[in-house]
Amino acid sequence: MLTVHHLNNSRSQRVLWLLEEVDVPYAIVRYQRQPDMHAPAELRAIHPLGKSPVITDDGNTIAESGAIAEYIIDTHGEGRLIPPPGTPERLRYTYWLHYAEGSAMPPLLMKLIFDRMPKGPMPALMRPIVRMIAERVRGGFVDPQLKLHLDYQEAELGKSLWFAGNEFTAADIQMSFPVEVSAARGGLDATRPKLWAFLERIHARPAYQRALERGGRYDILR
Ligand SMILES: N[C@@H](CCC(=O)N[C@@H](CS)C(=O)NCC(=O)O)C(=O)O
Repeated sequence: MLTVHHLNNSRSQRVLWLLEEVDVPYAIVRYQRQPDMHAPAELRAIHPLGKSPVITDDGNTIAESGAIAEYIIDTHGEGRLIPPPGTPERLRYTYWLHYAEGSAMPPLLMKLIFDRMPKGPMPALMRPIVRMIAERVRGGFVDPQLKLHLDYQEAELGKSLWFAGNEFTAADIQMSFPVEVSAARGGLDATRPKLWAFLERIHARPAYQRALERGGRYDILR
């Protein structure tokens, strides 16, 4: 049976959701984030990077959520949640599947790091300097990048109901994580109504809710 190595409060929630959407049975092996938010060392026994998600299926070990989505759709999707080859929607599908981790997540991760940096342990004399550096990076690079990406995503959702077209696809599942992280701590609010409506539509999907029940607490929503 397909096994999801699931870290609480993490990207692996997307994999559970995709599996619920395509109705593939799966087992979950659970890992709890450590106080420093890292995954526990046991996950490195499954994949050397020790990051989640990782799945194992039929003798294969697959990491990286975009690669996992492609594997699940190719192997178990039976043509669902992917536009037909050779269509403009298929090109957009491939684009968003990669954009989510390749372009949308890096500035969100930088924001997390530079928001936390001035609060970390350090000699008192250094704190004002570190705070100044963090503010410079945020103001000069991170915040403008976040705005650029949110404006872009909002405009793209003005062209079609879902990211790849008018049908819901696995690219929307892949995009859910950056959009949810943006809502939690990346400046996304109801002033971007298309992205907000996207969040409301995905949260209402029965498969999304079943995945939440199986995956456990998902604080990123807050
Ligand atoms: N680009 C990778 C990112 C994987 C990743 O960074 N996962 C986080 C969870 S959201 C993780 O495992 N963090 C714990 C750690 O780095 O120890 C993917 O999409 O799978």
